[in-house]
Amino acid sequence: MNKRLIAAVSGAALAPAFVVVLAGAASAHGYINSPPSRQAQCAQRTVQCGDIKYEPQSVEGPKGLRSCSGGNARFAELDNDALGWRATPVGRTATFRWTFTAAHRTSNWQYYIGNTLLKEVSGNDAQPPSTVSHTVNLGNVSGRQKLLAVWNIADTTNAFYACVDLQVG
Ligand SMILES: [Cu+2]
Repeated sequence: MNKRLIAAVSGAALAPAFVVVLAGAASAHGYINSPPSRQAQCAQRTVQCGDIKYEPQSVEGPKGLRSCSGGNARFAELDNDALGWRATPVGRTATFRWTFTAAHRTSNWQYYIGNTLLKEVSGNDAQPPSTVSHTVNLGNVSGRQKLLAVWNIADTTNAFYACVDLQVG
């Protein structure tokens, strides 16, 4: 083979490998595994779910949403409050632990109940370690609550979403 043909053939051989690497990066992100978020309960088969059970770290959507699915139709069951999610008993405060499969540079983490922002933790535009825990004061709420946690990425327009069902008090 001449040099040009060799270059063309090796380029064609490399292209699929490159695509696989990019797809791997795109599917590797993060979620809350303690207390078990809705996607964690799917992954643990606590609740019967679709694709999300294979990739609980992938609830990625545009910043600014307030939905458990991050607007992903493929993960729509995360928005269904009647699916039998197990609520974790907690007191006045609760500690949430994120597991990251890709250490995206972070603007901040936010914790909401309803439209109330309970806590915001800066990520200093830095890459987080593989796990991060935040203790959140839940304020005056009691009984069954749905907390929405948001991981806002610093270098993309996206965020990751995780809903955690709690039994407060
Ligand atoms: Cu990612």
